[in-house]
Amino acid sequence: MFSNLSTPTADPLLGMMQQFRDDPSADKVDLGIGIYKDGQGNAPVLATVKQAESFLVENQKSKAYVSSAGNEDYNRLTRELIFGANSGLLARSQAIQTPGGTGALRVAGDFAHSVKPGAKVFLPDPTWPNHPSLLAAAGLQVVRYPYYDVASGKLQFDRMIEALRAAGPGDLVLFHGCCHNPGGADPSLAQWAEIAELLASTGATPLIDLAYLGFGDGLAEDAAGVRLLAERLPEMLIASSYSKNFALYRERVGALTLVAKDEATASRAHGHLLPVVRTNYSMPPDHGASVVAHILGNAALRTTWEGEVAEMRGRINGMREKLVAALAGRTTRDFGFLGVQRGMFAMLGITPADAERMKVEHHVHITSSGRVNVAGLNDSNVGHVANAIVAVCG
Ligand code: PLP
Ligand code: TYF
Repeated sequence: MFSNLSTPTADPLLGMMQQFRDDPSADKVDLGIGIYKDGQGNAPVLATVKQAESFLVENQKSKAYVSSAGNEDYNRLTRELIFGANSGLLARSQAIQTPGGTGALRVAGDFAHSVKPGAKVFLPDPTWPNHPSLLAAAGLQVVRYPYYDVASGKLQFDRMIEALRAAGPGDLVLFHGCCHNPGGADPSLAQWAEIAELLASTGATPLIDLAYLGFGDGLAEDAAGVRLLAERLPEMLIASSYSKNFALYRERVGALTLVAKDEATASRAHGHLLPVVRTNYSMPPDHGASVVAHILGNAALRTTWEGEVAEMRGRINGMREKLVAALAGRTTRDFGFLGVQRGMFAMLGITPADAERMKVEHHVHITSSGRVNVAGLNDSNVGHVANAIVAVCG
């Protein structure tokens, strides 16, 4: 079975972590994989997470199985976080806990395939590199739609709307709910309204990837587009990840939320997600979700966590401004767009060869697509990174 296998291709993003470790330079800067770093370049456990973990160690009574849907408090708190605690959407939505945002995306894909075998999933171009492979692995037919023009730093909104007319009932259209990875550009509320109108007319189901809630303009602000779609459409799916905004990456904490036209339909659809889970990983891991549920369900801890997210967001947006200032007037391209974009990522619009030069000549590690993780910048390295960009981009 094994001897004739070809050499496997590694995940290029995860492979970058090793390349960075292997770079002996004292000036090296890691702007590769999407992990939030603080001003000292560390990715620490949040203080609220530490407190919740201590609480669980002291108070958790059992490790017995829960269910394929996972922690019910967590599922309710997830819906409340997305839609707002008093939202009418809570009645016609259901959520299940999943192993990370990736697990949520895969369950969504498997579910869509079970309802309509070979259904299409429309993915933005560019998008997170795992989207095409993981949704194709679920049996869906992957179609790309124009989303962001790397060269101009602008959304291709009209071309996107045109392309999405081809998505019909049973098909999924994936959007990044906020803080688009890798483009950093999101639709305005007026554009979300146009998207809602289009989807209402075609009958396609939006699948929202919500991996950076709170990293753009605020927790509620970043959910505004998702809320608008949910208000105006009969159906949607939302794949949440708490990897970034709770810094729980390796604990695998996510959720898949569905919105249906009414409560009874939501409940029935929820029932059809459970066999998808049962025939795959049976049940989600408990620890990270219990941590999140404890924090979101405790008023004091929740307020502290909101402050932790605000600090991460403020640092990212502050570094965007510092990078723009450090580049101003030094390059032929105007990088001012980096300051108005949101989230951890930005595309420099450089060739893979120039991305390689950034790494080899300047020890600034970015992806070959020219994506930088803005959260890897800090006061000590932003000048060096700006110099590298000037040297390579001219
Ligand atoms: N979706 C996007 C856009 C991401 O950037 C990530 C990053 O990891 C994920 C989903 C997956 O998150 P998780 O680590 O929770 O599976
Ligand atoms: O885009 C990123 O860098 C993050 C982290 O297989 C990530 O989303 C990258 C690759 C991967 C899992 C997470």
